[in-house]
Amino acid sequence: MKIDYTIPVESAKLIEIEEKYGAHNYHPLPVVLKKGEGPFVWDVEGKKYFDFLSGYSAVNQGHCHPKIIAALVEQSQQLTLTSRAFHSDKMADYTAYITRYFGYDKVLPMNTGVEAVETAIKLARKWGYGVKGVAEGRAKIVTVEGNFHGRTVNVISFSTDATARDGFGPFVPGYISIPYNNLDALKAALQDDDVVAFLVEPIQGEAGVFVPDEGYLAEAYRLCRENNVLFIGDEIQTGLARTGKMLACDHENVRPDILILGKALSGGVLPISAVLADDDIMLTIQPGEHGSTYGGNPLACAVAIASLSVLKDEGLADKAAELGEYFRDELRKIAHPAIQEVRGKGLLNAIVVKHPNAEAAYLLCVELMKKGLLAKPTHGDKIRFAPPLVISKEQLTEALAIIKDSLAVL
Ligand code: IF1
Repeated sequence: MKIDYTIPVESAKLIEIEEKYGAHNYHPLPVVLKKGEGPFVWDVEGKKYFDFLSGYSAVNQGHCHPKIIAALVEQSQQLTLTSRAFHSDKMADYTAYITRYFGYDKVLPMNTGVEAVETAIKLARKWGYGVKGVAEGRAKIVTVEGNFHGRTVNVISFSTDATARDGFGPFVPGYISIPYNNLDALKAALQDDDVVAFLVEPIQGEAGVFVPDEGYLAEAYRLCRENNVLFIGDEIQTGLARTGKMLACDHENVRPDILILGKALSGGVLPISAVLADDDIMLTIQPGEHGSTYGGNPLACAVAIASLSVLKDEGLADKAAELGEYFRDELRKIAHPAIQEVRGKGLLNAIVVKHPNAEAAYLLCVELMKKGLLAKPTHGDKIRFAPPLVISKEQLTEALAIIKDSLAVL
């Protein structure tokens, strides 16, 4: 199957410019977007698409949500950055709001998701030395195969994905890698007294929306408690209503000792991330030991409050749960031979494509794009379907028809 698509002139011109002057660290679909609203985006030719990637789950509230944009505009005309050398009124509002919202003593505000992951790792190590009593420099953190937690050299040190890792060494020591969704492996790893934390995604997004067995998170948490090890929940992609609960850990009533948030914490408006923990962990970092120029800036505080309030005001977790069930049921009814598996939770779903042509998933995404739906393959044969949570059932039904029609190319 050849890719039967001619890139429109305006898009082709812009892609060529980006190709010339932009780094080649991505290979985007041949579409150039110009506008976004709710579950939709428009390209430079004015063509409308369903956005079924949502900025990798950063746009749960829908593109350019009016309340979030209003908060952005209002604060941007007041005060955008003080640095943490000084207090800001918005920092007081935000830290009180988000800690009550998730039920933790404190929040450490950062910007990108990986910065929050790095922060969580530093907190776990500090806690390991200062509270658990692990010898300085010997702290270990258990991570899982197939993880994705970001792209800094430290974080890819425990990646098991060659594409993310190769050529970027030397790597940082202190990580024990075990299979995901394997409690025996975790139990064995936790016998090492130098282990201070277990870092895990409640559902593995990048690996192709791997949902672990029912009870995995709850038992993993219990094993961590039993061995005086911190459970770090990376909810950057699975959190904030995406999987049908405010946090994916909520499905098993697990309260991470360290909770990591990002992406939809800003509704896709600007990079905002956060680490939440109780005092016995959070206060192991003292003034001057960690920070960042933009972490907790007043603009981010105002946007994050608006983004979090929209999730609750619009009941987006319940919506994601209900529409996710409908979406997976309808996908399974299509029963196309190329759909090997449909999996996910809430509106974080994926199909596994089975086809003799290794390019089949990409070709299907090009066909979807031609028919007005944007999605991207992950790890070759999986296609993630993650629309903004504000999508209506009628719109989802329309999107399902596009998926069904597009499968005809396989
Ligand atoms: C890329 C993946 C998704 C994340 C989790 C931390 C981070 C991410 C669970 C880091 C970021 C993004 C990064 C982006 C593509 C996307 C992605 F494909 F890379 F793996 F969503 F699945 N924890 N995920 O998903 O957050 O520093 O990016 O703000 O790097 O290509 P970040």
